[in-house]
Amino acid sequence: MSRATLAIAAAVTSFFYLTLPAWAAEQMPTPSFPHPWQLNLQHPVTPVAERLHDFHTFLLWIITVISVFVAILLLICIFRFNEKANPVPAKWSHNTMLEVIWTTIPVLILVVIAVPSYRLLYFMDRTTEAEMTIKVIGNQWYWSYEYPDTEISFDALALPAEEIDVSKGQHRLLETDKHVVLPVDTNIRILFTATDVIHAWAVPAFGVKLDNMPGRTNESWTRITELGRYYGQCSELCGVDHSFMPIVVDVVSKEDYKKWVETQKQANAGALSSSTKLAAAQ
Ligand SMILES: [Cu+2]
Repeated sequence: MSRATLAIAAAVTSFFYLTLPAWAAEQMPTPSFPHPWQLNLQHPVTPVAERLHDFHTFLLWIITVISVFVAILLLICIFRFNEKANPVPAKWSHNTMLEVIWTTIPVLILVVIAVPSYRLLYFMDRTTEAEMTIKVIGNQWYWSYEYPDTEISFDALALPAEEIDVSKGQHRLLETDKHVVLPVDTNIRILFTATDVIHAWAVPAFGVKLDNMPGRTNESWTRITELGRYYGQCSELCGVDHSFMPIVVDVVSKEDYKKWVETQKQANAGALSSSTKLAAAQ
């Protein structure tokens, strides 16, 4: 094989590799990025995240009512039953009716919380109609992604602080060299596993957060309803570089996703053929 052929093969390969970060560097809207002084959770973009938000709000109401009720009881005790206001305290103890009430009401509150909580847990667990699958593998300290339907796989490593370009909308400790690309409005099965220790792949906007266990495959799902770039982080303390394994997900239209799959396949094929040629030439 001539040197010219090798050079062309190498050029074609590097072209595809150089175009990958360009895709990744493209600016995209970030519909769910947290902003200063933000209250509440990040904007939800999946059915699961929306239900998590509703459940969170529902719990917030219950907690508020309980806190206000307890605070009122405390204030009554402080002001009506202090030594000055009530110099001769009553001596009775036990009241069956009151004890039944303060036992049953908390039990009822727990049941009211448990029913929607379990319903949501089962809803989050898996989808029966997955249109595609992505496998997320945790490593010390980066993520590997596999798309079993298309045989695409790659590693995503954190960008060091000195490579972050704020003018391009990049964020310190949140950017990766390659982005996960997923289609919008698609039922996506997510499989979670790890090669070394326990990690947790978590993207707040999707309401997805599950442990990546070595030797075990966990399952969840998502269906993202808004285009844009979403960020997440490893959420299980996994070692010294735990804070350096961010997650970037680009959610694109179904057509763009197909184009991305083709680009990846060509890049993989180019890499394979040129490395085979290089090995053959040696
Ligand atoms: Cu971690």
